[in-house]
This record gives sequence, structure tokens and C-alpha cells, in this order.
Amino acid sequence: MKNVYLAQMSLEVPGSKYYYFPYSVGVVWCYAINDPAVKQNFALKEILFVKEPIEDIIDRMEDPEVLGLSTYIWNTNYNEQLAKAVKAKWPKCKVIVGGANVPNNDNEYFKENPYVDYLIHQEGEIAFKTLMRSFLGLEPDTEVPGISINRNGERVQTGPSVRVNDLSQIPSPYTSGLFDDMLNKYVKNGNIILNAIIETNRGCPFKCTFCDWGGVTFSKVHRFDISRIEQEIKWCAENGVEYVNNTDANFGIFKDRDMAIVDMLIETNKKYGFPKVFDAPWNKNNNQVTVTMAKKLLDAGMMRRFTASLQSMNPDVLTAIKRTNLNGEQLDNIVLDARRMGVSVSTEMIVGLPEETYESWKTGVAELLRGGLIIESFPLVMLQNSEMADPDYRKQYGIRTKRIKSWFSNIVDEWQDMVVATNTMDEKDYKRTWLWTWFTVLVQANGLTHLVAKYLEKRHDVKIQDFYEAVLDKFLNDSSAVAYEHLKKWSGYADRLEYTYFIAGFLYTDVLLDLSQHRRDNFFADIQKVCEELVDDPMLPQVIDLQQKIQKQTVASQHRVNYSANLYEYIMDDSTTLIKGETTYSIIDTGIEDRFEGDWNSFMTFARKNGSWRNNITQIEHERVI
Ligand code: B12
Ligand code: SF4
Repeated sequence: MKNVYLAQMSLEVPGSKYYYFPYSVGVVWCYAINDPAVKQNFALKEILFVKEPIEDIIDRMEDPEVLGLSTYIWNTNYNEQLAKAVKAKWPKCKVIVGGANVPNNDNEYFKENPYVDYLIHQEGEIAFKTLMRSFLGLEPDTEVPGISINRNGERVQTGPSVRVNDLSQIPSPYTSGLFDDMLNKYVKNGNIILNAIIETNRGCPFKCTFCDWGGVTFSKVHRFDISRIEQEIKWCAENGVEYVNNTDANFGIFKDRDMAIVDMLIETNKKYGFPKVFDAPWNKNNNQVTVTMAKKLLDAGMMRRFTASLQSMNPDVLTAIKRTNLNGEQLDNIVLDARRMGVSVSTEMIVGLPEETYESWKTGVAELLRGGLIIESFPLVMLQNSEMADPDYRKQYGIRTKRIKSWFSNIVDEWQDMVVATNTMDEKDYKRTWLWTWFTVLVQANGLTHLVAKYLEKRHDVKIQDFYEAVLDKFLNDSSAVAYEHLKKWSGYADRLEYTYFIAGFLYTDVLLDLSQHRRDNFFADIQKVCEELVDDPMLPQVIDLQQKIQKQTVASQHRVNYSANLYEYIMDDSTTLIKGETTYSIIDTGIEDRFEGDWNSFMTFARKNGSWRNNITQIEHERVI
């Protein structure tokens, strides 16, 4: 038997025990051994998925004949080092590289990576099986579809890759027992926690220019058998898998079928207690049906929030990236439906897209904030096979990138090409965009300024984005402001393009704790100063007071407050006018839930997502002034 080693190094978050099952190499292997010749001649010795010191892996390898590597942006350099070390010790070992980060058109690749023998482009099953057969002399490697062959440094590309049209031909690596050893060796003793990856279909009808999904985009969607999905979910439940990550490009696109999958997940969770969480990239053109699916999962405690991937609110950007979003009215309807169902909606936005400007970005974010949406921003990473990486496209939009070390580097450094400037956004604006968005979302979404911002816009026509621009300006320049030191520190992160600080929520909980707890009164005094510089309004102190009282504190309390108008209703309801006259409100603060044991920080991490930091405010008396 010839020894085979497969490696799909999981994305690792520093300090975390969470890894992913090596699903991609799992499916190619399961498909390949359907072929009797492959099954009889090759033995799978190990599937590697944890980045260990490379010499440790080399030490325990036994005469590898084939090494198959699954390459993504988070493990490409590690894979190269592993391949190099294997080839140095076993020069005859065939090194095969597949996965999303395989370059599709790089003629220099084999000169730079002489230790790689084959690149597999796009879907890997048919190519891998046929290549394994070629190693047995059953067919020439030039007949293997969709691969690049290293012929002394020259790249020889074979015919187009072939998709698996009938996905029932691919056995499940979960239910076929491929991962059983992994469960026994790592998972059952609690050393690491493995997340499952589940495909319900393959392919995507869209063609977003930033996307690099190995040629599967803009293609026909093929579906896996529903019974296979059911068995995989059951396998996860029986093996205590907590987290299931769905790989579909648009979960919810098949309304009835995907609803049945949701029901299946919930039933299984009720019966076994697992899986606990189901995370899916929701259908881009969300509709009421997807919200209903999300609602079911939320009610079952299996989803943290419902995410709409918008990327940008600017129509010019959407045209440039070939993406159609929901229009404003459709989005409003989704939000209304979601609200009615008690589902909080989160939106994903990408910073640095072509045609975006600092102003258009802020206007878009303000629109989402007005709708009460949670905003998550991500950097635009240039992926090598995406349309965006095409030199003509880059030139058209003036895209500039910088190579940044990935936060997910472990053992071997990994790098990402981050877009830091375009024709419409220079690097200075790009950095300011991160800082503005981070601070705005931090104070708005955690209940420190949202009422003030809304009041200023409704009463004085100060746009939300302009209010936050003034806040940022003031706090960055006034060293007596409590947020000054924090903003200086975060400006440094922006300058050094350390964007992880802006997206990893747990890194800024200290800032939130300081502003809303330790130096709360000073922070609100600072906000009042900014407002006073913007407008002249005697009601401002009351607005600030109301803002301060809406956020839950550690210990339960009750207040009665008197304002000189129906401030709360005026701010909360767009159609309510300001009616002057002494107005009494009852504010009930239930304190933070017992399960957080008085830890305000952990409570807020949870509450930020569903808005449960809000106190209950009701008007109990109003004396109308005629
Ligand atoms: C699950 C997932 C993750 C997981 C991690 C998974 C893991 N294993 O560790 C999480 C959620 C953490 C994640 C994070 C990110 N991800 Co992600 N993620 C995915 C997702 C949704 C599924 C991958 C998958 O399993 N697919 C199903 C399998 C069957 O498909 P496949 O992997 O392509 O495998 C097939 C072929 O490629 C080939 N093949 C693969 N390996 C091998 C090996 C051999 C030997 C052979 C022969 C063939 C072969 O055969 C397979 C079967 O046909 C994909 C999108 C997608 N649906 O594929 C994105 C994707 C992989 N992610 C991507 C990106 C960019 C990210 C982020 C950088 C996003 C961001 N901007 O923050 C982050 C990473 C953070 C960082 N900074 O490093 C890109 C990768 C692009 C690239 N060039 O590497 C993808 C393709 C999304 C996209 N549309 O562009 N991701
Ligand atoms: S980003 Fe998503 S919707 Fe767009 S092409 Fe890629 S997989 Fe399809």
C-alpha cells in the first residue's frame, strides 16, 4: 500500500480551542476511494488539521507517497513549508495542492514552489481521483481534468475542470467514519473543539468581484441529497458537535428545502442537545421566508443573530462589485418583519470597496443605524482568483493594496493583501473610515449615544454621520475628553492597519467599560459639550440624562424622572411631535441577569447583539402646556 497524508490546516484563532473538521480533504478522499484501484492501492495514514511544528509532523510521517494539501488564505505559507520539508526528505512524494487559494493562472507558481507537483483547480473530487489513478499508471496525468502539472518548473494546464453534477456520488466524510479517529483522539478528551462544516448545495448564481470561491460562483447550484444532510446533522448531534458552519453561498435560497433543514436542526437539537449553533451565509436577497427561518433558529437558541450581507449602501459601489442588494424599501420590509418577529438584524459591510468614499460610507452606515441595525465591518482582502485581482479591474478603480501579516498566523506567518486605497478613497480616508466606524458603532450600538444622535437629527437636522464626525473630531483633539486616550490608541491601530482590533469585539470591551461605567459621568459631560458646540438647545441636558438612564447598570434600580417634554416618545417614534409640558417617566432597571454574576463586561458582550441593555421606560404623567 502507498501512504497518503492529507492536510487541511484549520483557521486558528490565537488562544482558542476551536478548529474545523478537515471537510474539503475529507470529501475528495471519500470520493477517490469509491474507485476500487485507488482503494486497493492507497492507505490514508493521517489527516492533519492542526498547525504543529513542521519537524514534529515530519518525524512521525512514514514514507509518504502522496501529500494532499488544502490551501486557503490562512494556511498557504504553512502548507508551502510543510511541502518543502516533505519533499526534502522524500523527494519522490507527490505533492498535490487544492483549495480556494490555488492560483488559477500563475505561470511562475512552480518556479517559486518547486516542491509542488500538481495544482487542482476548482472542485477537486474528479481531478483527485483521476490523478491518483494516474499514479498507478492507469491513465496519463495530462488526461486529468482541471489541473496544472509541474514539468520542470513549467506549468502545463490540462483541460477544464469537471464539476460533480450528481453530488450523491460524494460520500459524507462524517457518516462514512473518516473522522472517527479524530473524535477519539482529540475531541472526546476535550483538548480541542471541532466545528462541523456542512454543505447543502454547491454553486452560486452571483459573481461578486471580490469573491474567490474556486470558480463555483456564477454557476449552477447543485444540491446534496436531503437524507445525507439529515444524517450529517444526526452524526454531529451524536458526537456532541456544538457548532455547525454551513458553506452554502446563499442559505435560504431554496425556500421549502432550507426550511426543512432548519426544522431538522431544531428537532435534532431538542432531542440530543446538539448541535447548539447553526451559522449560515443567508441568501443575499433576503425575504420574509429567510427571516422566518432565522426566527425559528433564534427561538431555539441556535443562532446568535440574523445577518444580511450588504457590503455597501452605495449604488455605485454595488454596480462596481456586480452585486444587487435589497433596495431601501425591501430592506425596510425585512427589518420590519424581523422586528415584528423579535429578530435583531445585523449587517455585514466591507470597508474599501471601489467607488466608496468616506462620505458615502458614513451616509450608508447612518442609514443602517437609523433602522436600528447592528453593523459589522470587514476589511476588503484581495483574493487572488477574484475578478477584483484582475490588473484591468484594479487599474479601473485605482485599487492599492498592502501586504499585512494575518492575525491568524501560527508557526508560519500568513499574509493578506489588504485594499487600503482606491480612486475614491485615499489611505488617509481609509484609516479614518475604520476609526469613525469603530467608535460610532461602539457608542451607538451599546446605548451610549443613540438617543442623542436621533434627537439632534430630528430636532435640529444634524445628520447622524455629522454628529459622529463632530464627536470623533472633538475626542481626538481634546486631551481632557475621557475617550481621548482610547481614540489615540485606536488611531495607532488604524495607522498600522491592524484592523483585527476593529472587528474583534472582545478587544474593545475595556473601552466600553471605561466610558459607560468607570468614567460614565465624565463621558456624558463630554458628549454634552459636543452637542452644545453643534446646537443651542436648553433641552440638551435632559436628552443626555435620558440617554444615560436607558442603559442597564449592574444593580437593579427604579427611577422617576421629570422632563419638560415628551422626550422619549419624540425620539423613539418618527411621527411623534415634541409636546412641551412636564412629563414624568418611570424607568425600571432590572440590573444585569444573574447568570453574568455581576460581570458587566460579559453581560454587554451578549447584550450588544440583541439590545437587552435597554431599560424599560414608560411615561406615567404628562402635563400639557397649551
Ligand atoms: C468555512 C469557511 C470558513 C471558516 C474556516 C474554515 C476552516 N476550515 O478553517 C471561517 C468561518 C473561520 C472562515 C473565515 C474566513 N474566510 Co472562509 N470560508 C469558509 C467557506 C464558507 C467554506 C469552506 C468549505 O469548506 N467549503 C466546502 C468545500 C467542499 O469546498 P472547498 O473548500 O473549496 O474544497 C473543494 C475544492 O477547493 C477542492 N479542494 C480543497 N482542498 C483540497 C485539497 C486537495 C488535496 C484536493 C485534491 C482538492 C481540494 O476540492 C474540494 C471539493 O470540491 C468558504 C466558502 C465556500 N463555500 O467554499 C469560505 C472561504 C474559504 N473563506 C474565505 C475567506 C476570504 C475567509 C476570511 C479571510 C474572510 C474575511 N475577510 O474575514 C476569513 C479568514 C480570516 C483570516 N483573516 O484569515 C475565502 C477564501 C479565499 C482564499 N483564496 O483562500 C472563501 C473561499 C470565501 C470566498 N467566497 O471568497 N471561512
Ligand atoms: S460573495 Fe457570496 S454571493 Fe457573492 S459570488 Fe461569492 S459566494 Fe456568491
